[in-house]
Amino acid sequence: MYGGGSIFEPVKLDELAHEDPVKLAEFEARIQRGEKIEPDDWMPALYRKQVIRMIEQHAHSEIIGALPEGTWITRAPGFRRKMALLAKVQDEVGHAQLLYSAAETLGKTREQMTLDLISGKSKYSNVFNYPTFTWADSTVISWLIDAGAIVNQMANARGSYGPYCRALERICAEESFHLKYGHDAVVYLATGSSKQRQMIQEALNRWWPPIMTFFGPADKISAHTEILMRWKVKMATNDECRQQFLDMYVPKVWELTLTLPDPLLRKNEAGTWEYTEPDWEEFKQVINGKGTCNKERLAVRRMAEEKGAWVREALLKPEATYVKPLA
Ligand code: FAQ
Repeated sequence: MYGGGSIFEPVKLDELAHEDPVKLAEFEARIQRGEKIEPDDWMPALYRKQVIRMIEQHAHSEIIGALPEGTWITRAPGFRRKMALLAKVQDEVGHAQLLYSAAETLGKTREQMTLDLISGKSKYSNVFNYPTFTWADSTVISWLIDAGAIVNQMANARGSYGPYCRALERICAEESFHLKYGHDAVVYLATGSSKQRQMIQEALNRWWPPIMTFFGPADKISAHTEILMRWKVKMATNDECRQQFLDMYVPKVWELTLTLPDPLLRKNEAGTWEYTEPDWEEFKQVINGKGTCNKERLAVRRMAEEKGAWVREALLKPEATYVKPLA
């Protein structure tokens, strides 16, 4: 409940009543024992639906997430930064490939996932609907969004669905290089000229509110956390991930004598971070298509899909495009 009303539709558990109770109990016992669930294993339809939803959104986030940073490849300051950013962006697209494959193991096709993305039906991470005005914005993504992604994904990697966990192991290893690259690029600006410090401070001010919502809505209003925790798909709640991120990264930002635009941000005596509650109504608008860049992001993805159609066709039906060599 939020502001007197629920803003996220809670998951309906009634459909579990249609499952075979013996199979359901055995499935849940396996999860409690810490076993991995594999694609051919019996699973309740709701588990399948939830895991597809989560992996698919994650895959879309990686591929759309390549766009705000990708736009800075041509304008990166210097050859070394350009090479590193190029490699990072390629990695993010590679993560999407791994994740789409993991989601496909549960029966939803890659084509359908792409259609659902470009039609606006599926979600992707809210943060990628914000613009990268300066080079400093792209460095904040590389450092702090990757940092947040690692916190969340290291937890998910210990979860119950085998193919997702295995994909995450590799993704997290690559993300940790991104994090180092991002930290290096931020430190460079933060310890540079006054103009560079101003750039990085302004970028942090812009990105802090979206970063705070990156981990999902507060637990008390989250729709899926309860069932995903019960089935060990998520191994930490949204608030737990947010707290862990604050604990690890706020001190690092402050070490650079940079500030964060939240007057309430502080760690209390109990060791819990206090902060201004994000505007979850605004967050909901952004993830449902009304952010600054939603239209632009989906338009790029749609264009790529349309322009690549002939390549996919050629790969699937090589005989249709095969030109016989001259005798
Ligand atoms: N953005 O009930 P909950 C990356 C939606 S990867 C957009 O709490 P849940 C790499 C949620 O889907 C970033 N939508 O949901 C990179 C649901 O809507 P629905 C992505 C969000 O699933 C770095 C509704 O709100 N990571 O960044 C968000 O229990 C740099 C209610 O929410 C993953 O996807 C959000 N932030 O928890 C790339 C990790 N949060 O479906 C390039 C896997 C919530 O009912 C550059 N996912 N929603 O219509 C997860 O761990 C979870 O799905 C959460 C959300 C934690 C994201």
